[in-house]
Amino acid sequence: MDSRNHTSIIDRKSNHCIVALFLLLLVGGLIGTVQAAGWPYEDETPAQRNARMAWWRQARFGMFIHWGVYAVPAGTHNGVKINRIGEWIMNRAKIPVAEYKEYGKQFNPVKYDPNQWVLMAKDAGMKYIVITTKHHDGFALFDSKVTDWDIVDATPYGKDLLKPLAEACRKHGIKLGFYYSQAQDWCHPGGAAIRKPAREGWDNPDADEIDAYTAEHDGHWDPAQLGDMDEYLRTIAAPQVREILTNYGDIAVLWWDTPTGMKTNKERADLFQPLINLQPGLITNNRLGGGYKGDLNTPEQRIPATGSDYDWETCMTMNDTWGYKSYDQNWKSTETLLRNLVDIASKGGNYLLNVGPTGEGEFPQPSIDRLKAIGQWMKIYGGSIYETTASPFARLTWGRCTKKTFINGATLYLHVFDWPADGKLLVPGLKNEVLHAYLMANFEKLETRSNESGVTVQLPVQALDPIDTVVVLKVSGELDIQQE
Ligand code: FHN
Repeated sequence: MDSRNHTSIIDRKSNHCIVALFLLLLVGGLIGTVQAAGWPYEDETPAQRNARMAWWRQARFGMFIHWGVYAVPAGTHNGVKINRIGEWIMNRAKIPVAEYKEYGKQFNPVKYDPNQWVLMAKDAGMKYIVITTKHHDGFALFDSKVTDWDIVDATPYGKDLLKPLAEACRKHGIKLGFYYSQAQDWCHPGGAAIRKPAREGWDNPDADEIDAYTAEHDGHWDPAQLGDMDEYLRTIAAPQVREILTNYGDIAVLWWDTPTGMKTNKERADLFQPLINLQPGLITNNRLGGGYKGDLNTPEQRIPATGSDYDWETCMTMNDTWGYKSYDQNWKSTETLLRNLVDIASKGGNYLLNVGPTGEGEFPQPSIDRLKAIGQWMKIYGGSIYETTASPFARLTWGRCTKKTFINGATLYLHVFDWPADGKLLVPGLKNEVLHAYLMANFEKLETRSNESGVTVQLPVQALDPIDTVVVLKVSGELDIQQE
């Protein structure tokens, strides 16, 4: 073969190689782009996922904070008590945008003390805080560069509320999460609005007219709200999410809410997915939309009947509202709140318990009282909540169980809600050998007896804590329980 031919074959071959390489890069680039737009953790291995979720699973208990301009009207607009949850007052009372923004001029939380807030959460035994950086009224608690409807530009207070909270969380070892209403926004044109009747529980004279308008305009009640949702997502929501994930140090959780208009719209949800990469290890919930499942399910105001094999977190109010409402006094008792926490832990979930601070920046006193009481219990019994996993029993008539398992055995925490009158606590179907049994609060040793029904623990006459006294059972070997 002559050398010129040989060279041209080599040239052709290398040309082919260059073209192939180019195509490979192009396709790779395209795939890369597609992947970048999806959920960043889609291809995570189970071990990687376990490592990322570890702190959250161990924590079990967090504080939700709903705070914004709605704390100023606190449930009453123009002298009328507006029904339902306080942070929805703008939608429920159909307050026009300009009129609602007037409340911003009265939002001056001079009593805000983020150190105190974080310490109240910490003393209650909570390990993380999730705060509403922007709720459905579109008001940002932070200094946003893409809008004037924020704490710095629209209120007399004029200072970023998240910065000092982030510092306090860092200082006191509490993880910080951000709630962000990505789709609903009632003040920025193009934001979505869930349609609600204009007259429900109060006498709105313009109800019929407003209802007709909201029916025609996707739930909006003011022409100032109308606009292009895609543009809103591109120019307000996504840039704001970038801001909150960039300007406040380590953020542990991003809590999406109400994917109105994007529940099944992947393209809209994909605007936000790449932003998750701004915070390595970030945990997100299942409320973004676009069909994405996120890291956790979020049952709201309810505790599921059983656990689940996917991470979950019950969020719940202490009274009936998330955002502050001056006259909502329907407070759950400490007993209910504590037993909820135990019930949830016994099903392998987390409890995100809400506080709605006032417009001045204080926690309502009944919330403070309950947090304190929960904290007193947690100081003694916290070990039966943190780092535990779900109960191995299908049902316990007297209370709940949480557990920790080890290579050679397990620790069962028996949460006794109903103290047996005869002092005999039956742990049904438990076949393992009991190594130790004692009261968690004072280490008092307890006698146990095993028979075909299970293990019976002999308790003292009186419960140590009427809400929940915890008995610790250390057993050997792999758990062996004969279910009823
Ligand atoms: O509409 C909101 C509501 O105001 C509150 O923020 C709760 C908390 O989970 N989420 C929405 C309703 O699901």
